Amino acid sequence: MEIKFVTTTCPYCGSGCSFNLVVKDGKIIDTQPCQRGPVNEGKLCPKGVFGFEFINSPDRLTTPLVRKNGELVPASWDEALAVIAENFAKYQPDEFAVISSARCCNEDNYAMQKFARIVLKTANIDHCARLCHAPTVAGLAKVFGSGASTNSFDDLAIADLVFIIGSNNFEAHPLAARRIMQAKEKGAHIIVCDPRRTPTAKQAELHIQHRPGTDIQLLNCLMKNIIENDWIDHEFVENRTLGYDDLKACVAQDKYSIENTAKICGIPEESIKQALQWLHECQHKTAFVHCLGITQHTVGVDNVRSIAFIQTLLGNIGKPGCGVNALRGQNNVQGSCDMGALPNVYAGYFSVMNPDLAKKVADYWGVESVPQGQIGLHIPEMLDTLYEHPDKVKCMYLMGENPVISDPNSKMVEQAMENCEFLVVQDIFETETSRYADVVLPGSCYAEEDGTQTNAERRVQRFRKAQDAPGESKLDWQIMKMIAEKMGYGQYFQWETSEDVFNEMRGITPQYAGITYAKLEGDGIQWPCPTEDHPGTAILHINEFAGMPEGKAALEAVEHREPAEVVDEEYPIWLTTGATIWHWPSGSMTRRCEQLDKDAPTAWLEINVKDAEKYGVKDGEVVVLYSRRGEVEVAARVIPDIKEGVFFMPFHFTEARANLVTNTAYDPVSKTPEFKVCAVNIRKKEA
Ligand SMILES: Nc1nc2c(c(=O)[nH]1)N[C@H]1C(S)=C(S)[C@@H](COP(=O)(O)OP(=O)(O)OC[C@H]3O[C@@H](n4cnc5c(=O)[nH]c(N)nc54)[C@H](O)[C@@H]3O)O[C@H]1N2
Ligand SMILES: Nc1nc2c(c(=O)[nH]1)N[C@H]1C(S)=C(S)[C@@H](COP(=O)(O)OP(=O)(O)OC[C@H]3O[C@@H](n4cnc5c(=O)[nH]c(N)nc54)[C@H](O)[C@@H]3O)O[C@H]1N2
Ligand code: SF4
Ligand SMILES: [Mo]
Repeated sequence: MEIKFVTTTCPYCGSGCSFNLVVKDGKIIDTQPCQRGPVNEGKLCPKGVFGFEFINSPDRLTTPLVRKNGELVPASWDEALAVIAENFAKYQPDEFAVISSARCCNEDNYAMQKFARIVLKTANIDHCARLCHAPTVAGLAKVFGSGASTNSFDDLAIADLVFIIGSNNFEAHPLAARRIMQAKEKGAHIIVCDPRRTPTAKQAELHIQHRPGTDIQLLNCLMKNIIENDWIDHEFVENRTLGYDDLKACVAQDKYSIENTAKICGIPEESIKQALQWLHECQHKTAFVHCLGITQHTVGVDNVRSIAFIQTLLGNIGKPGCGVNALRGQNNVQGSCDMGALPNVYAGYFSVMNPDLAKKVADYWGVESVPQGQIGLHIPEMLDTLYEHPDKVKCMYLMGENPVISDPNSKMVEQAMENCEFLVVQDIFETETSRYADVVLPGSCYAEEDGTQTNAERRVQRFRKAQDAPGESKLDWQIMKMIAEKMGYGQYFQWETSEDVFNEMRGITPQYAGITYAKLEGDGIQWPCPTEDHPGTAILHINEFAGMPEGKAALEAVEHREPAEVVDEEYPIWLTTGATIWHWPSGSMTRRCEQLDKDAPTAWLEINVKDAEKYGVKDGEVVVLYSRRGEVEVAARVIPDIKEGVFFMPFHFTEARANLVTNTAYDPVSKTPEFKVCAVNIRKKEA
């Protein structure tokens, strides 16, 4: 018997905890704490402890599958590659849609965007940041010139006020939440703004339980009063910002008064006053933390900008214990963006609209040109086009993404998948989406590969191979390489190891230029790290906003707007959806982990006690939840913790899919769907 311990990074959330995989006779059997982990110092949440159980599930894909006579059947790699090469050769660049994966390492994402851009020659590449923190990337880039979180988890622990808005980090980022608890233990104030009294809100000194979709109203009201009380940091605003007068004139309007805001948000005036007092008392030691309660709205980008504005007015940028801290969701969603798996930028955020940068990328890859001058399709546009104009997008290549569960309006997504002429799905399991595929390719999971991923504080850390991938499955980047070779593009994919891919990537990605596998043997490195002797960067924008005109932050007027769908007589309840601590978005991994599945075996609908009385619904009763898009049967959970007039449903469960009812409306800038608000109703299930 041989036992070994392999230190790696958690494949679930963007906290980026480290742990050891325990490997017995070549198979992973357990996890163990790694005390040195810079983020988690040996602690883990339930997914860190039990979330490895899917790795050796008998359901893992072990060979390619090819559709024959309507059935997906096992096939050899030769056969699968031949079918793919023959079909990929049929389509024009604009007829492709490629989705990369925040579940996969930087190396896989770099390979995928290179594959899309030089083999398929398409601009249409995106990944699940679109469904998630794209408004953070777009919003922070607009204000500060960089779309990443400004500070580090360590800053949360030293703050005097942690202002949490739209983040349930106790469930979604438990080890980042631990830093906030460290602040609380030393006396910091904690504010949580959330329509639900979540486990996170229960830890707060002040819970502002506002109605979904009213964050700009609340933030503008706070800014109005900060300005009127003359609490802004004048030196910072004068020297480091443009556009202050515009913002000031907007928030000065009477509609942002405390009185009117209390009415619109449905909260007591006292809670606004309390928040203001602490923002003043703790100025220069206030950290804002946000997540999807802010981003998944048709006003997501403006929500994020409003947070950036308030921190700028207070002079809380570029300082320890401060900043705008976006808790990035998937393990590697930060990295997937950095690698350029996006329709508007190449790796390193080089704009596809800048011909000089496009030439730089083409020259680096040794090709004549790369798609440029056109922003490709975003995920919602890919699905809309497949649904409405299947003659325009005909072929889709999906890696590590399960849109049938995770995109809004599932019925529409299923039809879009059905309409797709040639669909390739590369995953580690068969999924609700792979049912529609023409070819399914077996990728490998984090524990079977060397690689890197980048957490929510821009910390690049290592995955390390602990066991072989099952059967004939391959590393994800190796699969792209094999398809490229089959299609005659092998010379551009001459990598032997993951480190080769990483080294090619850092040669064209300025933020990663100084990071090497050897340097990552320590505690990981936070980008930007421009040279090999650079230690990395914990706090951004200390002296200037590089990349902004005059190096200054851009303030602007932003008005409160209502969600795309509002309640009415027919649909009188606001529905919000989100995550639970036990499961991961589409459930493909965590529902195959025995312990996690036992703790949360199926979906539920949170209903306020008073609403339950009004509708005559009992705790545990199965009801029909319906909207203009569809309906779903789900068991009611009657609790006092959710705001009256608001329902909440988790979205992980295939047998009770929240996305059957959600709205496809999206933010006009980031194209992120409004998962956090739509109008619904319930009725009794017919006996
Ligand atoms: N266990 C677990 N952890 C996860 C995930 C998971 O599926 N399971 N998913 C990961 C991913 S991909 C992501 S992106 C993150 C998500 O992490 P979070 O964003 O923290 O989680 P959510 O449940 O989506 O939403 C957060 C909170 O927003 C609140 N909310 C709803 N509407 C509004 C609003 O209008 N305003 C405000 N201020 N709040 C609102 C909800 O009530 C909810 O409590 O978590 C990551 N971590
Ligand atoms: N209603 C509602 N819907 C939502 C949200 C919400 O709050 N409400 N949140 C949204 C958010 S934040 C996100 S991020 C999306 C996530 O949506 P998805 O990205 O679709 O969900 P996941 O379950 O994380 O993973 C996708 C797939 O990756 C596969 N996979 C895992 N590891 C690997 C690997 O190493 N290689 C390969 N090839 N495949 C792998 C998994 O088996 C799974 O099928 O969902 C969104 N959907
Ligand atoms: S907090 Fe996130 S990264 Fe840490 S163990 Fe839990 S899921 Fe993994
Ligand atoms: Mo996410």
